Amino acid sequence: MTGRMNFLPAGATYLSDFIGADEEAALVRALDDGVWSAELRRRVQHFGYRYDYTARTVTADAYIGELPDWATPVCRKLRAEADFGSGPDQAIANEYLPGQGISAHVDCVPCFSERIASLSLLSSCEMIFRNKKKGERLSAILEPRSLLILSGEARYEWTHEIPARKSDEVNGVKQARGRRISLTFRTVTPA
Ligand SMILES: O=C(O)CCC(=O)C(=O)O
Repeated sequence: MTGRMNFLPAGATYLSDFIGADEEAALVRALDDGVWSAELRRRVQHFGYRYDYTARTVTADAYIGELPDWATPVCRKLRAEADFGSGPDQAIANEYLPGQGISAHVDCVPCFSERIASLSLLSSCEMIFRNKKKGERLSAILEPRSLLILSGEARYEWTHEIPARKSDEVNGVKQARGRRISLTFRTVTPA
């Protein structure tokens, strides 16, 4: 954890500097060599299994193939950090330009197993958590090269979102966002 004031729900783990700057640059290069899809307001790439945003599900026939080779070192580190079962076997890259975000959601419960990991690249952003029953609100700044793991309450009882804005307030200081890419890793439990 950094000196910043991060308030996370129980079941969430934040690890700063999970990867180094060279690894970050290599991941960004690999992603930019891939094909970004413009099916949403932000650009995305799916690996392992394609997530269906309309049906909000993943089925066995959405299998694309093994995660790319560039994901292997990160997945090894993820498995050393937490129990991803037989995975991770699914990843989504989200690209957020300043002003873009992701609306409040809980990652599909029957589709994905207990742990969801989100690796932040290039720029910071605020992530907001809302307790589904109590309406409580918490928030954290996700810094480049950090990893957020959601499990337990944080995975199932809280939504998470990234507000669509161009800057965040970090310890009382306005901080402009740059291009951010996140790589979320999951283990699929297809129906
Ligand atoms: O960008 C992030 O860190 C979170 C992405 C996310 O919530 C998702 O892909 O479901």
